[in-house]
Amino acid sequence: MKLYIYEHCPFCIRVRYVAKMLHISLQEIIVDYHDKETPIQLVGKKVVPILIKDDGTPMLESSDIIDYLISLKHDYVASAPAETTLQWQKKAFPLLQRIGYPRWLSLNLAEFSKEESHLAWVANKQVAELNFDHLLEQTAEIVKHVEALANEAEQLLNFNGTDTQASLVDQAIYYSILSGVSCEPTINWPEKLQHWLNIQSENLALPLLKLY
Ligand SMILES: N[C@@H](CCC(=O)N[C@@H](CS)C(=O)NCC(=O)O)C(=O)O
Repeated sequence: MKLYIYEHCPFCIRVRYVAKMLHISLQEIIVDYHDKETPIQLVGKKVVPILIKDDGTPMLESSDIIDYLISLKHDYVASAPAETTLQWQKKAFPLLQRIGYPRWLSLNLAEFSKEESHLAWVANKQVAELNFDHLLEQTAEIVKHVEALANEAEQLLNFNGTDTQASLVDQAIYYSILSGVSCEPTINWPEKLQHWLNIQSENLALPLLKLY
């Protein structure tokens, strides 16, 4: 199966997390950020992740793709994310944007390897309330909120030693968002959470979006 992705995309990271945890090998295709044609030809709009199943049919929506991958390995229906995880995610998305939007361009991600991709990113993401220079100036304030969120994630991941008791679907959500904020080096991470992120990144060969 093929998975069309951007490396920075949290919805793609959560699908990749689940596939790797289930040992399902996917051919990952990184779409140039400015390339509208490839996704439009596949599904009629510019969006990733897109899974192309073995029968050639495309599938959209990270949560549907994750349910599908789980159904390939297990004969139970995947559990929905916990309500606490969804509430955490709702608070986390604005912070992910504020940290990630002005920084991901500097990470040498494959979707941004061309000049046109940079321009398309800025044109698409830099709006008045998300001005990249202003966001960078507000780093200390944003980092405080991210640290509070990281502490909450550590509680919600419910570690027993170094292992989390959270479901696979919940883990994927936490990993995908925390990976995206890892690009800011001044964040103080709670110890167990940081250990888990580093171990998962290494074991799954799913690098955190780090600058450093
Ligand atoms: N609900 C979709 C959301 C997917 C989504 O928003 N993908 C973003 C990347 S993170 C995208 O393709 N945006 C188009 C763009 O940035 O041009 C899912 O869960 O898969």
